Formats: sequence, structure tokens, C-alpha cells
Amino acid sequence: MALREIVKLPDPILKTVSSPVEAVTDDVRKLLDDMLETMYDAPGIGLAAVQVGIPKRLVVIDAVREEDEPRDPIFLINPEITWSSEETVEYEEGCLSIPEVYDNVARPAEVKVRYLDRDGEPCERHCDGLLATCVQHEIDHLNGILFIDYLTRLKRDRVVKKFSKAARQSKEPV
Ligand code: GNR
Ligand code: NI
Repeated sequence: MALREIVKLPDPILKTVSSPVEAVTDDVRKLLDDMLETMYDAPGIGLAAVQVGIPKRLVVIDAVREEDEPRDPIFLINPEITWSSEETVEYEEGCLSIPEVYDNVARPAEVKVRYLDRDGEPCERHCDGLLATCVQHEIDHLNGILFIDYLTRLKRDRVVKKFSKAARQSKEPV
């Protein structure tokens, strides 16, 4: 397993629509393991492959665990939401690709997600609580959508400007 570098705003790869995984091979499992290690190291509760620069429809999540409990990762390959509740819930979201920015986003409180697991087996899982929010946040990444896209234009523009300026300055000669 290896740590991968997390892509940050304003990298345009974050806007790409990721491609479906054709076959669940050992290379795919190796990438999932690297993503998981990178997520735990960050630390975060979810990570999409595009966040390590690989626009494939792969997600890892470990969202519903107390700190002292054993790890319980979920691997989602080609995930699709097949049902969302009418009821919504607001969580304060953050994103490893947009460090130190947090804001409230309302999303369906419960979803059903269909996916292939790391053995390539079709699965369906009902999600609620933080897991439901996290699954939706990660599937958004696969479609080039970030949580700041749900904020007001004013707030989003402020965030994008801040990260664009920081990127510009880090490229300037000293
Ligand atoms: O670590 C993360 N925490 C989080 C908190 C609330 C809602 C979503 C998330 S996902 C985020 C990790 C991340 O950026 N995944 O793409
Ligand atoms: Ni994110």
C-alpha cells in the first residue's frame, strides 16, 4: 500500500466526470487500498479516485466508526443511487480537496446505493446518517461536483478565489 497525493482546488481534474470501471482487477484493488490508506492518513471519512488524480468511478468510505473502534471500510465501484428519501438533513461538510473550508449542505437523509464491491460482486446498501451524506458527497466527486457547488455563488466564488490565489502565489518566483 502507498500514500497518494490528494488533488486540491483549483485543479481542473476535480471537474471531470469519472469513467466506469470495466473490470475489478488486482490493479483496481491495489488502487482502492492506496486510496484507503491515503484517506485514513489525511484523515478523512471518504475519498474518490479522482481526488488522487485518477478519474475512475471508485470510492472508499469509513464514516460511521468511533475512533477506538476497528476499521470498517466500504469499497464502492461504479456506485449509483437507486433511491433517495424525500426527507433531507443538513450536515457541515468538508472536503480533503478543499482544506479548511466547512459549510452546511442539505441532502436526502437516506439513500440506497448500488455498486460492485472489491470482489466485483453486485451489492445494494441502505445508508442513513453521516454515511448517507458521505456516499452522496463521493458520488458527486465522480460527476465532477464539489460540495461548494451547493453554496451560494458568493460563498463559492470566495472559496475558489482563495484557492486560485494561493496556487498562483505558490508558482511565483521568490
Ligand atoms: O473527510 C470528509 N468529511 C466529510 C464530512 C462531511 C461530509 C462529507 C465528508 S467527505 C470528506 C472527505 C472527502 O473529501 N471526500 O471526498
Ligand atoms: Ni470530498
